[in-house]
Amino acid sequence: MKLLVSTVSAALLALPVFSKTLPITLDIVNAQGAPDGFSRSMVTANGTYPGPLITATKGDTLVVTINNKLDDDTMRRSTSLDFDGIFVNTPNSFDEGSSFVTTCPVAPDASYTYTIPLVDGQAGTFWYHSQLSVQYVDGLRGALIVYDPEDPLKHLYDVDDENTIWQVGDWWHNTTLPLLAGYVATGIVPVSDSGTFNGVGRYNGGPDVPFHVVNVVQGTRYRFRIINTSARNVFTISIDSHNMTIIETDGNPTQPMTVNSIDMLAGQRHSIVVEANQPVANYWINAPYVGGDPTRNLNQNATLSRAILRYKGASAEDPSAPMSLGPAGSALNALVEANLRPLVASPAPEADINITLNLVVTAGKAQWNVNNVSYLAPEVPTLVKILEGANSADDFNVTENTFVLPANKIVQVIFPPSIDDEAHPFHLHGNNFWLIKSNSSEEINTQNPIKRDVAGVGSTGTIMRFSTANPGPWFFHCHIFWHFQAGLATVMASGLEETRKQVDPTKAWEALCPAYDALPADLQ
Ligand SMILES: [Cu+2]
Repeated sequence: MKLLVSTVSAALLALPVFSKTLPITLDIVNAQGAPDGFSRSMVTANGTYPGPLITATKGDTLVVTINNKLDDDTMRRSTSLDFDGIFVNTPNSFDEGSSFVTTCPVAPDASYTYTIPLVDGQAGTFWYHSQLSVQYVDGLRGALIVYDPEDPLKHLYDVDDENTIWQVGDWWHNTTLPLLAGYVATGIVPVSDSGTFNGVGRYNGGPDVPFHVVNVVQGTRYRFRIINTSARNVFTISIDSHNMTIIETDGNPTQPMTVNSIDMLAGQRHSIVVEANQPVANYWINAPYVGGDPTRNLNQNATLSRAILRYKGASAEDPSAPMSLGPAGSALNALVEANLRPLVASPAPEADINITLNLVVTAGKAQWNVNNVSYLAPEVPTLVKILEGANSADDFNVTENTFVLPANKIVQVIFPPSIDDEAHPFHLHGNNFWLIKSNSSEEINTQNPIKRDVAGVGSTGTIMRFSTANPGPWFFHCHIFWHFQAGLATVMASGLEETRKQVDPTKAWEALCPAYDALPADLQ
């Protein structure tokens, strides 16, 4: 007995960190709000935009219960929550939140609990959003930060807390059902009314909503975690008179790289270190955005998208400098994605399988095609079909655009150059990819590419590689959710047999589809 006790104690002592279970409850409710001064009904978690901050420590298990209380019929009534960028191991893939790929949506007046262990030592900057149609455009988006007590770059910053998170996002005054109907009728992607920075913004002719204030103390170094929670817009982040040192890309530590301007596509995240090394004053944090032709929406004024960096001791007023689109007072030194390097260099594995994806819009229509197929969500989710025995591509609808892949292989995805006025931020669920060729450069890098989970696809072509060592049906789609909803999506379904062996879903998950399917259309 004594021997047993001491063995157990030794085992416990050997654990570097005690992982814990984090119960989180989110009431998904419609709430009236005016992020940019225009009052509208929103879809929210707990009534706020952005939603409540979720923080965890690496190794924790997220246990997120959502209570769907949505009752406004100008927006979708069902819902589903996706935790963007979080690694999801095969056995937990059923709780990954992608409607009609890994789950069915949660009906109004129902609750569901997603259980997601944080695996593989993953830490960094993530976010959550609705993954049902374009519902997150209506506001259901929030930050999810996983802290690493052993962060190898900790020596570079002094402060990293709930006040150093920057969420930028596009914002619309109308609700998504009419916006989507307009898109379908015209083929013109909705142009946002404004942009928000930590939930506040301004539009032409609107009230002077106070800008978000970021408080700093002179001589201190801050880790700011930036998340572009947009459904369309690219945000360009800069701070007047200050440099920004990038140390993280989508949850992956990078070699520190100092720039003064960062383009961020929808879904992308970066951590930056900023040293408050300037005279005590107020400085603009510029966060202009681009997303479609601004003359289509005269409310839009990207110059009004910004926040204030306020030194302790400075007066509580706007900076005296003019509102500019870039970092005033210094030559432009913009991030080139291809120049980023992982903190620990490692070559990408050789590819076993090559897939070429051609993205083409159907002229004049709200329809995007990947290799001539426009993705249409099936009635029976991909994972259900796999669990029921699907074995090949023939077992899925053509419009599911599902690529059946063997487990434990390296897949290379080649996006040839495509001509569109905006790059498509392609996002892989549940896993990372090596970015072999960035759209920002002609360089092919297999020796020390960065890993991330969202990368732009555009005019120069993009190449990614990912491993299928973590089998499952993983959604792979454009994070411009208007494009996603118009069919710009595929499913990378790997290791169907291995998936069947490892996935043992709960009764609560199995009940989701029958409940959803029984709903009248206006409650779905
Ligand atoms: Cu797109």
